[in-house]
Amino acid sequence: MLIRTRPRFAYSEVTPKSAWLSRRALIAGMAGVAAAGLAGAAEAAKLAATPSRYSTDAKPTPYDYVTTYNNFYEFGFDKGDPAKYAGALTTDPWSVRIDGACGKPGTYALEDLVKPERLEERIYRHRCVEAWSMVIPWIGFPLGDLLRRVEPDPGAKYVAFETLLRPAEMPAQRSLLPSLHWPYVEGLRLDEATHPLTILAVGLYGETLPNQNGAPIRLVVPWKYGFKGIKSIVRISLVTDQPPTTWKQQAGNEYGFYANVNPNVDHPRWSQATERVIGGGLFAKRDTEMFNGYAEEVGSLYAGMDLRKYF
Ligand SMILES: Nc1nc2c(c(=O)[nH]1)N[C@H]1C(S)=C(S)[C@@H](COP(=O)(O)O)O[C@H]1N2
Ligand SMILES: [Mo]
Repeated sequence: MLIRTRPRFAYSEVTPKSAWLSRRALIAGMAGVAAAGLAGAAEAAKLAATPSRYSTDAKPTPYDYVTTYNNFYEFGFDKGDPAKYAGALTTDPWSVRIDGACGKPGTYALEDLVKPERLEERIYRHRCVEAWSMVIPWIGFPLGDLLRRVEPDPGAKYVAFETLLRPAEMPAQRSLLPSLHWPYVEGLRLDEATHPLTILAVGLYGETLPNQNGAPIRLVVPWKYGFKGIKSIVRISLVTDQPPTTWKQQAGNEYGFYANVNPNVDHPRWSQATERVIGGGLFAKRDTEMFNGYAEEVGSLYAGMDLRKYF
């Protein structure tokens, strides 16, 4: 069964390159004013998001795969667990603490972080470190927008992210079985975080992000393995040193800080040269591309770095 949340974003029209979103529905939805509902949405100004030149032309993976084949270990380790159990997560109200080396730290309500006029559709390739892939039409905005608003100090070199810690609603966080260290944490170098391809997503397929995909706000870094795309973010910190990351803490010889998609550097236990195309049929495979196909855009970020060492 698909668990859908009450839409925060009314989606009027989707084209491969643009999204129309209703500002009124966004605000009404976030404020919990359900009554503003249909009439409000109907008369709302339709805001054309900037057509994104960053989208891939690849065909999006069907919605049902995108929302039922997930990794979100807080809800269990099976691909189907997040869709089964994440519906219980309360995502409204939601706020994100932004702190560390910046001029405007604070706790920001979600509706103050998300500027409807900056939302756009980004159809991105998604490559999991487990050697499977999808193409996902996200709705989001550049993380760089947000970081600039909080005015990073000159000494800020990295960005650290943290997922919600709420054992009452996240079964694996209260389980006695061995699992990951909670809360899930991730990080990026500041130049990676402010790269125009790096977005915070609040929706997919034109709807509010389903809980299993990281509602209400999650990171998407399309040239990196999927585990960098931390879900259900409650804290973003500007920091001077490379922050700890969950999978590196768990198994540092297998999962590095950079986690750039690289067909030439295998995982110690499997090849990264090809990937299983989810939703493409039983035997659908494709060759994995350097930086997941975004080499032209991001290759220069790693000029001169030994990508075997910094994997
Ligand atoms: N908090 C949290 N974020 C997470 C994960 C997780 O277990 N917990 N899994 C990661 C992994 S391995 C992948 S591939 C993507 C999956 O995102 P999707 O379910 O939207 O495809 O989320 C990433 N973000
Ligand atoms: Mo993943």
